[in-house]
Amino acid sequence: TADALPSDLAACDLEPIRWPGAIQPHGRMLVLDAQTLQPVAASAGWPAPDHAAVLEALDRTALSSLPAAGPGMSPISLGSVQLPGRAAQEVSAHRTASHVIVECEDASPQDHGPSRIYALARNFLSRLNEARDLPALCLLAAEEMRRVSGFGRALVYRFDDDGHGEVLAETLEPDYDSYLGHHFPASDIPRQARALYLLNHFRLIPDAGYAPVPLLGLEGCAASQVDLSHALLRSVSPVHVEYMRNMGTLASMSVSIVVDGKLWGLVSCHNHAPRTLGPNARAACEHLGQLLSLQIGALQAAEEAAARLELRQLTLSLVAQLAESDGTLSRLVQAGGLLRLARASGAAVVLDEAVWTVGTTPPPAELEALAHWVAARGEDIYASDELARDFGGSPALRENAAGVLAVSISQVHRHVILWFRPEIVRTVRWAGNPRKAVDEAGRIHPRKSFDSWVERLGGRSARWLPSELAAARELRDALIGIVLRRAQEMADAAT
Ligand code: BLA
Repeated sequence: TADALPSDLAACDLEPIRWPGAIQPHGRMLVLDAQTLQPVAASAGWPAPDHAAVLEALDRTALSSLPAAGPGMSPISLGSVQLPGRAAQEVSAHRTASHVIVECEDASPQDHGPSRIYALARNFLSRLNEARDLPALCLLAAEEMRRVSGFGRALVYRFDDDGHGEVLAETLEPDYDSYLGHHFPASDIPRQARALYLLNHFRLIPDAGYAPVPLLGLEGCAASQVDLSHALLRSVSPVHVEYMRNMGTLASMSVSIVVDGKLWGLVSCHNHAPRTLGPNARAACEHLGQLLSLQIGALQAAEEAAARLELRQLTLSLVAQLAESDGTLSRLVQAGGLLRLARASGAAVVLDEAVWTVGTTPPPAELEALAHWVAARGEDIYASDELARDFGGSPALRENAAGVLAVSISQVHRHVILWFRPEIVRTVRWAGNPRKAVDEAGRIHPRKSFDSWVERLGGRSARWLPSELAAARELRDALIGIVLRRAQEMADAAT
């Protein structure tokens, strides 16, 4: 085996997980034509008389009036149906563009009654207010999710902008390994899986040792054309079930956390032994995920608003200080708060060939080259948290300025304000070596080890936040006002 190349990992992105043409064996599926409601495909091993019996027991109007499946929508429960010689079947159904998909499962003794579910939800809601910050909120959600699901481990996993993940909170039974604080590479949950999880917020794999049951097309319908994106029983990626077995977890459940229309993270639950969940417990887990998503959204909005308010006050104070002086931009480096505005370690004001600095900055020659380069880009605001990659420059530049935020005041003159941030060397604890193994045939396999593997990442500064970019823009607008007024005053004085 060798280390995987990016092209191998790209192959992970290509597996068509929404059209597997197969289901997991803990239920049965009947696919109907969306218009005629006639069967067009069914899971193997399910005799035709059963199809007819299920259809007969279901309300045709309910079937034909199912809403189209959309983001965050789960199949609708149609109650239970008794089939001759079989356990009672819990039936759910949903509508796709071409099909109505009917799914049946044996009624589960592990399901909670609705009253128990309400009690759990009430408990969660009343404790939500106690959770003041993100870690506390995530821990509370993990605890509740483990309580409702009965799984051995529950963790809250957050994606970063590149799709890599970090475990923010975790609760586990004694014989489970801890992943708290561990990072997982984006390829563990590849791009198309993340896209699907934004659409469908819930999945359950009761037994990773399962053999998929093929979906068989009945009349000119190819099973691989049936979109199972929203199906409860969808057979999952074989690479992923191998990963689960390597991880020592035979059952898994995950619930999407969606904030502002983006996949923020997952609550992921594991069990060493196979484990399933009935429809009530599943619905409760979905609701917990929705409550958590809303609460994270509220928390983030509040933090963002507080940060913006503080930055606005700093901007106003800077502008006031400047307006009280002679109004030349170079005075900015003497004003209190210039570094604080951008949480920077250094800043520079470049006015054509002249440079003024405060704090730690690159040497003057490099500063000028950088200002020139920024001005030539013709953008009002420019930000980079990896200047070595985006601009280049010498080691001295990189040392003092791993990241830069730049504001161009004038397109005509080279008038630029620059803020610098130092390198932060992050030590990332990956769960296992994130570089995947490739076998002789060039196929990629999920890694077998989940022991910590520590990597140092350098060359980057802290990210520039949207609130900081907004403050820079506001400062720019105010400064342009001052500069123009000053030019006008000088013109007036000359006449
Ligand atoms: C899916 N990978 C997943 C899922 C999780 C993870 C949670 C969602 C399905 C589920 O709920 O079980 C990964 N599970 C994790 C991680 C943690 C965890 C990181 O608990 C952290 C504690 N996986 C690989 C490689 C490939 C890959 C190399 O390691 C690609 C070749 C693929 N993972 C992969 C695919 C899916 C997946 C394709 C989608 C499965 C599906 O829904 O069909």
